Amino acid sequence: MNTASEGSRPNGRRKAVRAGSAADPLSLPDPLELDLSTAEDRIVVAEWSRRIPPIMARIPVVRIGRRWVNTLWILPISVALLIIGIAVAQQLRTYPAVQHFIDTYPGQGRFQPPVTTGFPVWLRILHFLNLLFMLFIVRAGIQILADHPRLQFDAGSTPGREWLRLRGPVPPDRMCQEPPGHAWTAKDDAVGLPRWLGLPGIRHSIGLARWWHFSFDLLWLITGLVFYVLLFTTGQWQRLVPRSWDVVPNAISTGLQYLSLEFPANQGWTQYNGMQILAYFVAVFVAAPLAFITGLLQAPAIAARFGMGWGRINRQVARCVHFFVLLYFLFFILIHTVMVYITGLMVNLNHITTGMNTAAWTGLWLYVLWMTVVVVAWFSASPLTLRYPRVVQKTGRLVVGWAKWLLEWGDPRATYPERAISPFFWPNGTLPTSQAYIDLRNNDFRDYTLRVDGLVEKPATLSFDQLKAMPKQEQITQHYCIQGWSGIAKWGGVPMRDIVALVRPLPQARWAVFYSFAPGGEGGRYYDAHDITHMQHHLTMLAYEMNGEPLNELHGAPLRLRNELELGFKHVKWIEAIEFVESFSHLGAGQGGYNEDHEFYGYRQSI
Ligand SMILES: Nc1nc2c(c(=O)[nH]1)N[C@H]1C(S)=C(S)[C@@H](COP(=O)(O)O)O[C@H]1N2
Ligand SMILES: [Mo]
Repeated sequence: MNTASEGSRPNGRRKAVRAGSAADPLSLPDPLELDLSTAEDRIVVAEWSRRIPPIMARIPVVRIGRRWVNTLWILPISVALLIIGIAVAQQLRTYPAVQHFIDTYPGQGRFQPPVTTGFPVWLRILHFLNLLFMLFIVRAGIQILADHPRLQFDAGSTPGREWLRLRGPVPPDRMCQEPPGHAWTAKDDAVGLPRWLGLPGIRHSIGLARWWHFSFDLLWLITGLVFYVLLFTTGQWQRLVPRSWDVVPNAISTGLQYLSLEFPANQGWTQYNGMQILAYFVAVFVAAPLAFITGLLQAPAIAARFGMGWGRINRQVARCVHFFVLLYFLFFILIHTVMVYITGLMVNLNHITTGMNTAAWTGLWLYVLWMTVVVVAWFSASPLTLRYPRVVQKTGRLVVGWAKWLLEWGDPRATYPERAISPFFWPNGTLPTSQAYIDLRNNDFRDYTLRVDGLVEKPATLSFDQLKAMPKQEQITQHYCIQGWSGIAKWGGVPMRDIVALVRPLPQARWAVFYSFAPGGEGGRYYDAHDITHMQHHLTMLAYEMNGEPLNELHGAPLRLRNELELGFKHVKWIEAIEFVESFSHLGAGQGGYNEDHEFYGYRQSI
């Protein structure tokens, strides 16, 4: 970051000294390591992610035919439909046949025998925890969406093919490869959100949002499993699982009764009506598992394991379905809350707080107490995240890091056919600016050399010709950017396992660090550390070709990494050197890579 504030940052000084005394105290500081920058442990909003101005999301627009329609239209349209619906329902109820139908199917039926044991304490506790968890999951989820503010079904995320977006189109004149500095990057495309809505709101804060999202996902998953087990061992499941098809006419009947504003009797204490049970059933047994599955399908390690990067069920489809699940939950929470309020608030609140079928005030107080907790959490989450981002990163790593590590053991096998290659491939990152790089490029990289050293038996300096003379490998794989877009390309280059065989890392080497010629967005050299075991994988390679052509400057010439288990930001472009180390804690801010240091990403990114 800027040198003016260097002195005021104790962290900056400490790291500079430590860089010199790396793994071996006798060795001189490595010039590559010294080029790395330290990073703040807190976010100064005015300086955050410098390259991008704070552009905010707009109200989402959806494509209908060729037109983009503001989603706010849903509000007046819903009100109009509701009013018409009420009129229609009231008219319908004057017909004897309809009256007879409602008498036959009043709402309750054989589909749910009465449960007379009330709401047990575990159910009441889980219900409120669920609300708190949802708050974090939803807000962080929307923040993740805002980092690639478009939804499309197309595996290549081609601009112009989205059906929903939170900003205008990608400027057509910037969908170019040349000049590389003019290209519209995925980072240019990210938008910010109000801080009460997104978590933490500011533009391109996906690294932090993901820690919240995944940590609470895990808690939600665990409590969800506990909920399932207790549900089925106590008989409470009968409230949620319809047992016969008469649930359908009963649901239609209750729908009609609600709509006509002559509500059916509230028997929620023992028996849900048809509409209720279906709404709950879908939330618990359809939407929740679908959220989990479509979340996982977006992980490179999973998709690359099962070949789901392309075809009907690709990452972008999973992302869209994940979004539909969000809409269902939001709709559910809205209607659920409204119904709790208008069908006998005091009694309803006692059901779910004290577990008693009374209208006592205790229910209301307990509810107000919990909602206070929720509101305080709501308004403090973003400010605290911006104040203590490093804490969020480290806590998140503690909570979900192990799951990412487990997934890294997956075997990325998926390669795709030629016709899967994406017509458009989003670029990302900050281009190299150094004279050394420009000189190499102007000479078609003929003088380029790759330095491979660190904890190895035989350090090597390989010329571009030597690299190209090594056995060449080609693969068509999918690239997954943390921001949400994906694209398939054909890569040609040198397998990393051949490089490893050449230099022979020492037994204590645990990480392969890739240093770029390019700076990161906030200054200092871009770099990233990879688990050494991934270097043996047959799909891990240094690519010098993309789609059958020499790799161009925008996509990382002369060399860029491919590690198909990991998200895109770990695929270092414009590689200058590779160093094998035992630990990365002395590099940069010690988090394992440039984005890990500056944007609080995790160093394992199989999800
Ligand atoms: N040196 C360097 N490498 C980088 C980046 C960067 O900013 N600097 N961005 C990363 C990110 S976030 C992604 S998604 C991919 C994008 O590769 P592409 O431009 O070929 O699509 O490069 C990665 N490699
Ligand atoms: Mo990325």
